Amino acid sequence: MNRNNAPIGVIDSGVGGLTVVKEMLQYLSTETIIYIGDDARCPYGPRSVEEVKEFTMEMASALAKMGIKMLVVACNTATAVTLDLLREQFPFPVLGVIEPGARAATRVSSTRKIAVLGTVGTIKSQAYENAISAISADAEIVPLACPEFVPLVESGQYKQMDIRPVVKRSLDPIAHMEFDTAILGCTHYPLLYNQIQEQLPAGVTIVSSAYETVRDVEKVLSKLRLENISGERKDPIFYTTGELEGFRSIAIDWLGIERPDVRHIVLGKPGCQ
Ligand code: I24
Ligand code: DGL
Repeated sequence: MNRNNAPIGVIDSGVGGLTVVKEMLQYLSTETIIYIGDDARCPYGPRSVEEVKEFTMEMASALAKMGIKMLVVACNTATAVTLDLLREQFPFPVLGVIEPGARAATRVSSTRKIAVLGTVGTIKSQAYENAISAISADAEIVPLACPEFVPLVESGQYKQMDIRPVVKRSLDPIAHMEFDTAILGCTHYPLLYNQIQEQLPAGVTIVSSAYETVRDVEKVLSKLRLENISGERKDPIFYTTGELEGFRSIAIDWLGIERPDVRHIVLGKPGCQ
């Protein structure tokens, strides 16, 4: 098989990476996608670095065996601690969600004071700080872990009830800090975009990584001449380590695909979840 026709692999701790897939389906209309979501072991945010590395490597290895031409790590927590290791281990290009988000933020920020919202794992890793200071040495980062945000989305509460008090409480520690740009450094946070924007000081620009990442995927595909030029795009395949039905209904709702091809995959050692 011609390498250009090979699929692009996308991995995430669960269904959150579908925010990146949605952008990919829209902007990379000739590319085939194979996705793995580790729903059975989601969330990664509160897990140890070792666990996140191990689980992420398992997903990447499974996709490597399926013959992908590129890997997109759609999960911020996995990107934060595993990107370097993945780049060492695999021959194909590996893109994360952190560098694109960091680059976009340094581009739009004029005060060079940038807030980063993420899971406990992402914030602890300081991966955004490292990525931003590599681009702009004098940038100042205002980091904030928002452990309540993923449960707010996954419980569906963000649609049903007024979550403004929770969002306000979460953002309280940085309410009086100075910054002109905020990075939504987690797959789930774009779903809370309006509520987050409402609680941040007026004039703060919000950057979501998903959109920026897909711009990066396009650039790397073209630079490496890896675009699928055959005009033959296959339907995406979604593998989940969790329940098929739950995954399917989120894929239908979020991606607007009528009959998504959702399959089960087993990763890791049996009984170790
Ligand atoms: N959103 C996410 N994860 C969930 C959820 C959600 N449940 C409702 N919504 N659950 O992530 C995680 C647990 N598993 C259980 C088994 O099935 C799969 C999920 C964010 C997804 C972003 C694309 C809310 C919800 C929805 C539909 C679309 C989007 C969304 F129901 F946020
Ligand atoms: N996908 C994760 C991220 O972007 C959020 C969910 C989790 O904690 O696993 O950081």
